[in-house]
Amino acid sequence: MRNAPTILHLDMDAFYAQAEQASKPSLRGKAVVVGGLGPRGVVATASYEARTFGVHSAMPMAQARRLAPNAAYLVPRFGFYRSISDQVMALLRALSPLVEPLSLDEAFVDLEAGGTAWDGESALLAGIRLRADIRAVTGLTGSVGLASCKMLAKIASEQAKPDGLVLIEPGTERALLGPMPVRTLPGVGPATGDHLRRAGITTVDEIAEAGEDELVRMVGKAHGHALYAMALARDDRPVVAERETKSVSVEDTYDLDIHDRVRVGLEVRRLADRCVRRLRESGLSGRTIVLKVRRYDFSTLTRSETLRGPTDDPGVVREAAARLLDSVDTTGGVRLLGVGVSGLADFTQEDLFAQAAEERADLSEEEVPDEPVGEEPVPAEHRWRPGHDVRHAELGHGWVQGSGLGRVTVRFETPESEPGRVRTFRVDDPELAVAEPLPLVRRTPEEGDSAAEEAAEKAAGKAAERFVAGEGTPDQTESLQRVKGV
Ligand code: DCP
Ligand code: MG
Repeated sequence: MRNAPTILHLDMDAFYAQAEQASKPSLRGKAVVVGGLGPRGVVATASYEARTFGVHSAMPMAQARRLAPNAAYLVPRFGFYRSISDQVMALLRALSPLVEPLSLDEAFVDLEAGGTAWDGESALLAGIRLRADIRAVTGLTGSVGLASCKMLAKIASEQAKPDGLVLIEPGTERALLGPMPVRTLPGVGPATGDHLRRAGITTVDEIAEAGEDELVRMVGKAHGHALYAMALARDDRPVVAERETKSVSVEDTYDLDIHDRVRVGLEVRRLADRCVRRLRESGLSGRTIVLKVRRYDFSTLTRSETLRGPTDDPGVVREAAARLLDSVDTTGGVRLLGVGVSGLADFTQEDLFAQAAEERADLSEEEVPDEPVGEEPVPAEHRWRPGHDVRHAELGHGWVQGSGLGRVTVRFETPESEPGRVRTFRVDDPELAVAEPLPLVRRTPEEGDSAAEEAAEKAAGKAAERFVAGEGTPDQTESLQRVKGV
């Protein structure tokens, strides 16, 4: 661990929902839920307004609708979120070559490696400036944590939410972490939390008191050691831009082709378990599960499935591999089978004992492409997905508020307009077409690309001066208090 808070963790606030609110003026300040709207749909995220009703990520959509019947329900637009993510990641890469993205809206940055910060003050300035830059370039807010290691930087950004910044002074880590609930530690999800609670352990201090041997007995070797180190705020993991190990995989070639489908299934299951063992031995987890099948005629197929977050749960990997196997024809026999995991991370972001069923529910929604693809003409009523952009030949740009019974309701507004009006059309109205999302921050040709950045620079400079001077606008004062409070 270093002795300056130069590891930065950024996490955008209610990312998908905030992007939708920025894109649709009528939804600003309102409860917005983004997720799968099908019968097995789950919530991807909820705006902070919707969270006050108890709606949260991974909740079944039906439950969300009961809690917040008046919220706006939208399907995700991954392409749109990805383009915003690209803008954010570019701003991070301007700070350091060591940027480690964890998902579309979250990344670690080693400010010291980039020469951007070397002590508390320079790190704080970089964090303030980054938040202003993100705001200027994307129009959205993100929260920043600064600390001497990755684990605490992430805890700090969580505390800063929404729209804040928290810096954890080196030396205060253990005192800060000690009274926190065990769930604060990365990798401790509901199942591990229960496990520990049954043993009378509810705080991080109690984990430390239990001692390493006891933890290893409780949760196994790899996780026990990791848990103990984390409870002592020991975290030496470097920020890594590119991982050297790209994947962990195992495979077996069979002397005699396997014909029996049940036996193929059992082999895949065994390989999945072996692969997870290898993964865990290296202290890794991964997001993408890969199945390799070489058939009797030497034709080799690979199939892969990407989960929402990294896992090292044997149940999750087994189930994903089994699903992938379902899509492969093995009549005629197989000579080789392999299971691999790529998209690696240091450890699971969610739960050490992540629940397979939950992951699967998320996955079914995430796999839906932004727009239906394929050769088949799309039936008119399926073209209008709630939340997606459209263009009307006369009325201009809008988005689908809902559709059904041969009708589609469109709200005509753009990121820069006032909240717009609603009009209803027939689903096959020739004047209506699917459209691309509009940029959230428009740059006029005279201003050029640098205008937003310049504005950000000014804002950041001012905020920094105010911090040093100890005064500020109510907003800044609040976030500065949070900085000082820790
Ligand atoms: N996401 C998802 N399914 C989940 C969790 C998240 O599809 N179970 C998606 C939607 C989120 C995005 O990933 O907007 C980022 O995830 P975060 O955990 O960072 O959550 P948010 O950014 O939505 O909210 P927060 O302000 O708590 O970070
Ligand atoms: Mg987020």
